[in-house]
Amino acid sequence: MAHTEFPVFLNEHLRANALPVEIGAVLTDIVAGCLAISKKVRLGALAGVLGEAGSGNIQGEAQKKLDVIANDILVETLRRCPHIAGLASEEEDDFVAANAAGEYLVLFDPLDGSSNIDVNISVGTIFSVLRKPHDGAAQSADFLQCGTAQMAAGYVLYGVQTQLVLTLGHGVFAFTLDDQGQFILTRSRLNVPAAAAEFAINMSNYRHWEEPVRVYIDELLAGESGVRGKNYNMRWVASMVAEVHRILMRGGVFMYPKDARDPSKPGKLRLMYEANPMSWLITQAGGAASDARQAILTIQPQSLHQRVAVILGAQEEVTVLADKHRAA
Ligand code: P6P
Repeated sequence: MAHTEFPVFLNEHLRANALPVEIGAVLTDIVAGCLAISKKVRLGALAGVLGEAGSGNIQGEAQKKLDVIANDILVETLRRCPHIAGLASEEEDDFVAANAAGEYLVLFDPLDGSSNIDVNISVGTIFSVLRKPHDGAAQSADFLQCGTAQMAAGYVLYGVQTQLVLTLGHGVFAFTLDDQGQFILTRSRLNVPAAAAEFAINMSNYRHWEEPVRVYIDELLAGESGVRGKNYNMRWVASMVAEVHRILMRGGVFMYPKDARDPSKPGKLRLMYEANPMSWLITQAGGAASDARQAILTIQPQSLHQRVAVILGAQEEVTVLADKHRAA
């Protein structure tokens, strides 16, 4: 629903949710870090931030300069917050200890979709907030909580507009950055329709997918003459944050299924700081999120950087594909 009343600033929205003041401070610092990232992303070549960093991360991926810059900005900003006990990042091998007295843990992908940076296609920062489960300094195991334990989750999309999309467990809200550097509420209670007209998957991996995925995609491609009885459109941005945003704004389904290229990996995307926050947002907006065998939010994490297959968006499509896996 479009929000047309007097401008509601992010801090007013946080206050209206009667959040513990501490988590409000955590979110304010996350957003401050993202605003600093946005300034770098926007300038691109003019700030000398494009291209390869010449380093790699624990995922075995070559890092872009902006991956490292975005990560450094968030680590330096968040470790100063008195309410954050520890951080976990796609770009950090292990967790980063912050303030032992902090009540919260923050996990993030500092710049998702970074293969798109050099060609000016949307990228974003994805974040998830957990409660530290005990007193005292954070430990690595503290981060391994199910997605259902999240206290807050969201992303900042550095796109045509810079937008913050956030859930605190009572619906999904979108804020647009104004020219004064303030996030203004522009959409309230986003909703993902149960039926989809668009699907998003990297079709070049077709030959590597499990049979139920190939059968499911073939049915979508068959359109109205096939068993689904309707035509579908396809999108693939190679930036999960952009795909999820499109689904939250106009519906659809996104898939990054397990494939045979590396049978040891259950999927490409990371559970803790990509799949869990995005799955909570989608679920809060009335959609569904599964690894094809169970709801993503119920997966008990075993390691900080574990990967997972992801199917998320329209309830109907997630159900059809999960049913095909069960029947296989
Ligand atoms: P592929 C970006 O690298 C990412 O982690 C997601 O944002 C995106 O959906 C996916 O990988 C794209 O993967 O294999 O199509 O390049």
